[in-house]
Amino acid sequence: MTVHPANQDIRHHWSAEEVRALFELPFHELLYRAHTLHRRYFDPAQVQVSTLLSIKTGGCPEDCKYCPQSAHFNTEVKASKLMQVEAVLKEARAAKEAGAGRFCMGAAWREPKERDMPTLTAMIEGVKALGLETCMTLGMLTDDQAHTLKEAGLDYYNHNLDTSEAYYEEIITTRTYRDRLDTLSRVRDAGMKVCCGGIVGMGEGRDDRAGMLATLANLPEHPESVPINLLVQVEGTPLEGTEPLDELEFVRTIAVARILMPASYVRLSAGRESMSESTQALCFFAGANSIFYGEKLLTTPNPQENKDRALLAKLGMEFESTPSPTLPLKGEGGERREREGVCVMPSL
Ligand code: SAM
Ligand code: DTB
Ligand code: SF4
Repeated sequence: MTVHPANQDIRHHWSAEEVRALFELPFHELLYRAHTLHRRYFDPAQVQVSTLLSIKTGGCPEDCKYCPQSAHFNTEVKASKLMQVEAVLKEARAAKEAGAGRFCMGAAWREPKERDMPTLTAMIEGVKALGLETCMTLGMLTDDQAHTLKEAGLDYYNHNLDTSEAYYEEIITTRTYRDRLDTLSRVRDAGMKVCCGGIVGMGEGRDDRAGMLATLANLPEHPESVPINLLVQVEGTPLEGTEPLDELEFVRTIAVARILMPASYVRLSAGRESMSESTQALCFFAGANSIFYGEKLLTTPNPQENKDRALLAKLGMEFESTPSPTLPLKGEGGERREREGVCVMPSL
């Protein structure tokens, strides 16, 4: 991402207090600010669409308390081995035909093993050859692994912070916040785009939501993609039964993410299955411009494809066809996306 010193929108020094103050704005003021910035960088009628596939399911040695794939908890997920390349490509072809622009492959690993790298690189090459953008989420990476994935053509690597540093130990004990930040810098150094966000609705407080977003925005470069997941409560996981997050607080979280990282795609990620159409519409207004599309996330349900198509049609929104390049600076307004009909609003 090109950042110009004159661009006041793109900042990397947010204090916890500033972010907390955004959360506390009157709801309409917050959404107005977020939507205004959204229109400066994106066409609000377009949504980026990714399809997920679990290429290696369950039996994970990590103890992430939200996750149905952890071997520490007794859930209905059955562990399986890494998929064969051809089976993955079959799913990728179907995703492409359904209209996805990016194919995200997830593995329930702490980190990839060396013996799996040739299979992973063959998957990346095959998916790329279909004309799809590629994304993987495989856990922690070494420098060498990050470079190998990049060389195979991996566009994005997803690795989430999940929550604030302060709340992190309540959620995961088998790897540290520092481990996550280290993997993110390896991904960046290898030249891949970063997809990094977290989960809300895990019993954290507003300070934790603000803290997580501040950490994301204060990274040396903003992640190009910021998935905001609403916890999907799964039977058998320790977070089953957590007090659900108020939906308007979820919308606020999306709006604050948009304000902090105006040129990034903010993904309305897991949790849409239990979300009303009205809340999703508010999320799009607040700055969400990316979704997971397809009836399954990794192991849990996502809205039916025809339901999503109907919702987007009702809202006058459409799938983004091709990823739009970021333009170099245009005067004081900073970077914006090159696309017909983009509306450049006055500064706030
Ligand atoms: N094992 C790798 C890792 O953790 O980095 C990749 C797969 S992991 C399932 C990817 C992300 O899915 C997690 O970081 C978490 O943010 C999200 N996730 C997992 N279970 C979830 C749930 N029940 N609700 C919402 N998001 C969830
Ligand atoms: C992300 O932030 N959310 C996706 C993706 N990255 C890999 C995963 C959501 C998983 C939800 C629970 C499941 O389906 O197992
Ligand atoms: Fe394993 Fe990833 Fe689930 Fe954590 S989130 S238990 S690392 S699959």
